[in-house]
Amino acid sequence: MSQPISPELREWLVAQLAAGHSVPALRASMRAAGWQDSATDVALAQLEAGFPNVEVALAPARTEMPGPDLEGAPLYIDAGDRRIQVLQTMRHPRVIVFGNLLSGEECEGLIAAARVRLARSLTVETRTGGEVLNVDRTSDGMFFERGENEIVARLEQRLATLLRWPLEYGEGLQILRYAPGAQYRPHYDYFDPHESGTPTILKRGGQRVATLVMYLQEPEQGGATTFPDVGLEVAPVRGTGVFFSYDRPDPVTRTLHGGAPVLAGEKWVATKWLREREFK
Ligand code: PD2
Ligand code: ZN
Repeated sequence: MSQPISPELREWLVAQLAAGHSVPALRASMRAAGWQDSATDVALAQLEAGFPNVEVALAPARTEMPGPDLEGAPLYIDAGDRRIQVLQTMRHPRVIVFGNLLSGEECEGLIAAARVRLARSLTVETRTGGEVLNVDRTSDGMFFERGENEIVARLEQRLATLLRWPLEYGEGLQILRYAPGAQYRPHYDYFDPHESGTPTILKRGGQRVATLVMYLQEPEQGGATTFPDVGLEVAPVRGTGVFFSYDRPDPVTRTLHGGAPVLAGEKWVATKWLREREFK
């Protein structure tokens, strides 16, 4: 996992700011000292803009993070019952596109079990900790309990092995259906530390630290998962999925992402969110 700012640099930045040095002066002296790290640039830009999350951006990153073992740049990873393809990786944001995550039968089984339980998607409102209808998300959705049926249990075990993260730290699988015109506007999946409802949400399992969006049915047109900060668009190909992780609840992770409008056909996805602790 890439660490946006080293502990030494963070300490130095905090000390310089505490001593009253301006952000432009800090930037100039870092440039002069040969710093070209893009994460540092992001942090400094946030400082300059008087960004409210400066303390979070400069806080130490989590070191233990979910993710596959990419040592030796493997093309395939053995996830116990299935050989998963590594199709694409990006460092910052940390994004990995996987192929062969699920079989066609597994995709269809999840859709069939979810279809009869769909309701207009709700999102957790961090202001209150409750759930609300969100105009930014026009899909229909439902949640499975962890281990609720045989396909869900098998998939959860596969993902725990692939992502090297305890099965018990995962939320129940969420299924979403996007009809033509439906979309999910860009957002972060972590809970905003500055919202008043967040402490209540965090009591159950702590922060989200990673997301895996798996494509169960491809639309005919549209419906990519987008990462606007870096201009990345992941095509919603059946059986594949996009994983991304965030080592702090802050935009410095560049994990802003959305679901582009479906232009034709229907898109179905399953989302697995991973928490920092057991999610009971
Ligand atoms: O369906 C998607 O592409 C998508 C995009 C952004 C899903 C989510 N976020 C999510 O489930 O959080
Ligand atoms: Zn999301």
